[in-house]
Amino acid sequence: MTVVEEAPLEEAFEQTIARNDRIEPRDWMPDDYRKTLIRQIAQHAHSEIIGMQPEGNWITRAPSLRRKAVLLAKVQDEAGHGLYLYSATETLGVSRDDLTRRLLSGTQKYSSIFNYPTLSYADVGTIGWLVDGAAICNQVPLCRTSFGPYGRAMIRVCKEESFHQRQGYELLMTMMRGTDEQRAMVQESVDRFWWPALMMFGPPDGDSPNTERSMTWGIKRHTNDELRQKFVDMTVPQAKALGVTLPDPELRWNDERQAHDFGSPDWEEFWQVVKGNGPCNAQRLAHRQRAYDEGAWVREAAMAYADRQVDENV
Ligand code: BYC
Repeated sequence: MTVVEEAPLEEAFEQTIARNDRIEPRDWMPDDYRKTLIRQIAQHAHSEIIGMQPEGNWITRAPSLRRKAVLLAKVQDEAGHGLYLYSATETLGVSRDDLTRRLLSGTQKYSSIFNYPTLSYADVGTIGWLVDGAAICNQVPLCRTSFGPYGRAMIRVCKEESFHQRQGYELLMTMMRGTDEQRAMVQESVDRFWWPALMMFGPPDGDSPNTERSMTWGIKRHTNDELRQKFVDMTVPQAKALGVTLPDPELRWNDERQAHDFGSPDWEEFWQVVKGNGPCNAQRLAHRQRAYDEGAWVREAAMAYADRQVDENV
């Protein structure tokens, strides 16, 4: 298509964005808008699928039948979230198989948080409380993102994330009402997950190459630092009610800003994890590769069945 023919299409696109309406898959969109969406939604989908591993680690060792049923339901929800998000990405013209290959070859990322180990059952609660809590802060505004399929997927994902956050908080509250040893387990877990949870929002705004353009296009509705602040302000009273200490000596209420001041995460550690050098990066990808290889026969059988249906209906 020539530049002359594209001009009215681009104008229609800009007007849709300015009206805060949705862009739909068949609408014209700039190549970079499409690329940014594929990057972000695929990364989000991969995070849901890889994110099943740290908690899945505890399914066989849940302390009661009730805890096991809750954890199973949560991990299954995450598989569902991954599938809605892969479907949303497919509307942009890429296949799920291609996206999986990009994940496995390391050309697409997933959230840094899932490269940390889960060392005790308290981690199941802490992930629900802090990791799903951070995910809710980040994802509620994404329900209003400018690309229709992504925003609609987010509405359902967010409803399920609320259950995930509550189950985590309820688990931690139960442990805090238990023995000294259980309370110590909760505190130790919160100490390990606090800073990685803050890193989930991405680098500080000044070091975030994508934020400005994604905000202009209505893909992101808030900057990384705005959402991080919101998460801290939301979490501090919850920590107080729980009876745990957040491991940040600089954390305090700032009356002037009507918000909490807090310390800076170790951004060097963050970039190392993003580059693949975190404590569990290799393990997570090896596990995903194994699951992909072992699932080859299922994909082949599904394709053979689909082909037969087509032949029989011709
Ligand atoms: N981890 O310019 P920036 C869940 C990358 S799943 C790894 O600020 P952007 C759950 C970033 O990709 C929750 N990489 O980027 C599941 C970029 O690199 P590239 C997952 C990160 O996109 C199971 C570079 O750093 N949520 O909740 O404007 C169990 C510069 O960053 C991270 C989502 O995916 C990170 N934390 O903003 C329990 C939400 N942060 O791609 C729970 C959707 C940054 O240019 N995604 N990078 O090479 C977003 O909202 C945005 O993509 C981000 C980053 C805020 C994450």
